Order: sequence, then structure tokens, then C-alpha cells
Amino acid sequence: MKNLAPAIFPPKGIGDAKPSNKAVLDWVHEIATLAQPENIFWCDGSERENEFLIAESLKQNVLIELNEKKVPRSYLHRSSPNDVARVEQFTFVCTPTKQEAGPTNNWADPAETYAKLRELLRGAMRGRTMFVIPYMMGPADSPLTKVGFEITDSKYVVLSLRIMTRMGEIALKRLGNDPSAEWNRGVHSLLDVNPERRFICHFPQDNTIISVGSGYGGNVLLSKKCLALRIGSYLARKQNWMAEHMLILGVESPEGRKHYVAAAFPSACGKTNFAMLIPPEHFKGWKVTTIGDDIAWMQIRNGRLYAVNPENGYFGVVPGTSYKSNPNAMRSIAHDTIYTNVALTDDGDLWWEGKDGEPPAHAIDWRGNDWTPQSVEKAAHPNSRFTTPMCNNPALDPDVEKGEGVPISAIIFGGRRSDTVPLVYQAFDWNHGVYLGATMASETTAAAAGAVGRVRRDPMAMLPFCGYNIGDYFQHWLDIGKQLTNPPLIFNVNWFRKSSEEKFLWHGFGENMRVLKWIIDRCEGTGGALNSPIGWLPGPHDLDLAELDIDHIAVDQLLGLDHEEWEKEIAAHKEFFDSLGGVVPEELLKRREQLAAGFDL
Ligand code: GTP
Ligand code: SPV
Ligand code: MN
Repeated sequence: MKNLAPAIFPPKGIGDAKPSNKAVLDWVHEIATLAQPENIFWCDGSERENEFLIAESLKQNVLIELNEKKVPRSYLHRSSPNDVARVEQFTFVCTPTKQEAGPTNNWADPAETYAKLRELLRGAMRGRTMFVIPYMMGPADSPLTKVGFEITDSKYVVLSLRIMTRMGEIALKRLGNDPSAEWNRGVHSLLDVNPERRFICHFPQDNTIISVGSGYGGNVLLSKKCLALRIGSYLARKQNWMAEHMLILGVESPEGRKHYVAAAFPSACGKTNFAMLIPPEHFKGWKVTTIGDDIAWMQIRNGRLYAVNPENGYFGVVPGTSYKSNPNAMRSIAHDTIYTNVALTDDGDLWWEGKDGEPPAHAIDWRGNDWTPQSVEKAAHPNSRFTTPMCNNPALDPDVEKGEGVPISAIIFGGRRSDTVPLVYQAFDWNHGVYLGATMASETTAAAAGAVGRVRRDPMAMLPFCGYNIGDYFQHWLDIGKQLTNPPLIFNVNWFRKSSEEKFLWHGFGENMRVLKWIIDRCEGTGGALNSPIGWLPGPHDLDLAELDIDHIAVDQLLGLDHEEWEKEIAAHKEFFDSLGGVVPEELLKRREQLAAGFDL
């Protein structure tokens, strides 16, 4: 079998940034003894190191060169066709008891799992280089910030983490030399990229992650879903903060009043797009800025929730990204970006479904095969991704590095629902908002392996990311609410409702500003709304739809409640809660009864 990650031998001064914390050194020694790499490369995240690793990656075909004029300092990576998305069925939470992992996680016994993984890792890095990556999640001066180390045998992981996290010296400084300091241990090995030996395992009580057999984003960039969400949520409950699958955006009125909102949509349901929204012409003078596009860490300060983005870059969905749908993303990925699983054109540029302009007459598809517009196969994989530093984003919020975070005025939940769920509505209060989050559902997407388009409950968009018992997670939300004297208002949105002809009823993208504006109006106490059984709904005149090409029938369909659909929906809430086997807090069960009563059910 072809060696997937042959060793590299750096010149002097590269790959020798050995940290001094003894706990880290002992752990690296332990893993090296087990995996037996050819050599150890201590990463510092420097420009020189990066250039060296890019050159080596080009030589070994881990990266493919692009046209320097079209996409400066950017590269294409192709993952194995068997390895293109998160694998929820092979993702485990290994708490001492099954009950701690709860009904929504795959649980495995920690001792047995460590033993199994040790066998898989034994000698796994023979002939390969073992990279040790120190990284920091969160702004340099935030109390929420965490340090992690990732050991990996993948250069793609090193190059990506340099974009996605604050890597190198800054992390070592934050950690210091105290051997008992809190830090995350992450071990990754490609092994032979075989789906039968692919496991993403979390040991929350040890602050440890071990991932083997994959080379794809969310499975191997251990900073992201593994640390910032699964381990993060576990730590957050213990330490009384929140780790959420949320974008964070700033929205400023022409008068200069600014609010921040956080929004939880499931994977591939619009977070990056919403976080980079450009208001339409009609909203001249309004400005939307990005704090983060995927993950929010929030803490309580003076009775309010404050959020930071733990990440330093965006790992975003490529297909559908265009100057029409998301100009800020297009500008962000125009340079210094790693692309994964998109198509390569004959002139060294990139192509994907939904990009501006005409498709090329010929390209090489994401698998490396010839492609023409007549091909049945897609040019880019539906879950193809860009990895780009957040500093590339023209709409980056000036307070993104602020350690205390930004105050959150509203929390928005949302999913992909063809029917039932209106464009937007507001929860009656915090606990009702927790109910909205706990019962939200979405049609599945290509971000995870498996069927696409199937409606599934995805509480707070955290179903694949909550690192402990979902019942305790709901309770944590309720407990946080009790400590807030000035809680964010909570909303639910659905950009994806369809007409009977299966067409989206709502324009989406920049036009979502109209919904955001109503949300801000509600926060400021000025927006109108109608009381309904599901929450506060905007009347057709409460939303500013001026200069939008939409008829009143579509508006009625977007904002309407269909009694039969809601009867089914409420039954599905009950079925979901029942399926969790008695862990759902009483308060949420009560809210369901109230909702049913509102529909005379
Ligand atoms: P993850 O990175 O997987 O967490 O995804 P995400 O939530 O950031 O989703 P993203 O913004 O990347 O959007 C995913 C897909 O939904 C893309 O193909 C977008 O073009 C599409 N999309 C985003 N916003 C809208 C919208 O408002 N309306 C419609 N119809 N599609 C949208
Ligand atoms: C998601 O699936 O929600 C992502 C992409 O943000 S990944 O990092 O692969 O999880
Ligand atoms: Mn995500």
C-alpha cells in the first residue's frame, strides 16, 4: 500500500520549536513511543515553516498548485473519496458511564477504547513525520480561551490548523510551564484512511481526543468540533459557560446603534452566509460584521451573555458560494486559501457548482477525473470546503479579538424545513426559547456522511456536537437563563420553506437582513408582532419587504401556521422527547403541553 504521509526532513531552524511544559513533553514522548514516527516536527506556525510545509506538500501531492494570478497563495487538496464529511456513526463520547454521554451520543467505554486506539496507533507513524501543533482557541486575553495540542501525521492538518487557530508561540505562552495547567490533548493519525478503521473518540474527563483513519476537516482539525464543541460543551457545563454551534454577527443601524446576535443553524444550513450578510440596497447605511461563522463560546457578565469566537479562520461550504450569494466569502477566499474537493480548471483556477459565470468546457473533478458540463457527476463535492483566515474577511468585526467578548442581544435558532416552520418567530421568554432550540429540526445535509434531506431533530444544532447527556445540556441552558438579568431574546428562523412547486418561498442570503431587522426591532422594543401558539409572529406589515420581489401569497405562506402540519410537528416533539428516555427537564415537557394546548390538541 502506498505510504500516505512520508516523512519530511526540515532544514535547521524549522520544526524545532519544542515546548517546555513538562506535561506536554511527557505526553508527546508517550505517543511517539507508541506510534514510532521517523521524526518529530515541533511546529511554531511561522511563515518560514509554513512555506516549507507547502513546498513539501506540493512535492508529495498533498496540495495541488493553482494559478498564482487567479488565486494567489492558494492550494487545492483532494481528500480520499471515501473520506469527505464528518462520520457521526464513528464518533464516540467515552465518558466513564454511558449515562453521562446520554441518549444522543455513541458511547464507548474509555478503558476499552483507549486500548483499541493504542493498538491502531502502534507503529502507525513508522516512516512518517509526527507533527506537534500548539494552538490556542479564543482571543489572547480572554478568560474563555483554551490551549490545545494536536499531534498529527498529516501536513494538511498542520497547514489548516495554522489558518483555523492561533498557532505556535502565542499558545505556548498562554499555557506556561505549570504541568497541571488545563490543556487539550489531541492525537490524529491518518493510518491508511480506511473507513473500517475510522474513529473519532472523545474522552471529556481527560480533556483528550483521538482521531484515526480520516483526513477530512471536522474529523481531524481537532480544534473545531472535537475541542471547541464536544469537549468544550462538557467543560462549559462544569465551568458555567456555554459552547455553542453558533455564528456571531454584529449589526449596526445607520444611526450607529449596534447589536450582536448569535445564531445556531445545523451544518450546511447557512451560518457562514448569515455571518457575512451584505444588506440589500433598501437597507442602505446598515452594516453587518462578522465575529464568527461556526462556533460561539459565551459567558455571563453583569447578567448578560458575552460571546467570543474561539476560531481564527473559516472552514466553509464552497458549493453555492458566489458574488451573488456571498460576496464577502468570495473576497475572503480569493487568496491565501486551501480548497478541499472542488474542481480544477485547465488554467489552474477552481470551479464548483453555483460559482459565478459559465462552467468551464473542461475541468478535473474533485476525485481527479475529467469533467465537462455534460458530466453526470458533480464537479465539486457537495461538502467541498474552503479554509481561509478570518482576517481575509472584509466584514470582520473590529471587536473580534476583544477578550471579554461581545454582548449578545438575540439568539436565533434555525433549520432547513420545507414546510411547517414560519420564516421567523420569537419565543415568549428564555425558557420557551430553550424549548424552541431543544425541538428544532432540519433536513440533513452533505456535511455528514449519510442520507441527505431527511428531517431530524437537531437540538440547538448540537446533536452531533454535544459532548455529554443532552438532558443535562437542556438543563444547563435553563440554569444559565436563571443567571441572566438581561437575557438575549430568542428567535427561530427558516430560510428554506418551499412552495407547493418545491421552490424556496424566501430569497434568503442578503435579503435575510429584513428578518434580522425585525429581530433588532424586537430587541429595541419597537417591532410589532402577533401572539400565536408558537410564539410572537411578525404580521405581514411588521417585516420591511419594500423593494422585494415577493407577492402577498408567498408572504402569507412564509408567515402562516398550518394546523395540520403543527399537529404533526407537536407529535414529533413528543416522539423526540420520549426517545430520549426520561432525561428531558420537566420545564420543557410543560412547555410542550402548553404548545399543544395552544392548538387545542
Ligand atoms: P457548516 O460550515 O457546515 O456549519 O455550514 P453553515 O451553517 O455555515 O452553512 P453555509 O452558510 O455554508 O451554507 C450552506 C449552504 O446553504 C450553501 O450551499 C448556501 O449557499 C446555502 N444557503 C445559505 N444561506 C441560505 C439562504 O438564506 N437561503 C438559501 N436558499 N440557501 C442558503
Ligand atoms: C459542520 O459540519 O458543522 C462544519 C464542518 O462546520 S466540519 O468542521 O467538518 O464539522
Ligand atoms: Mn458547522
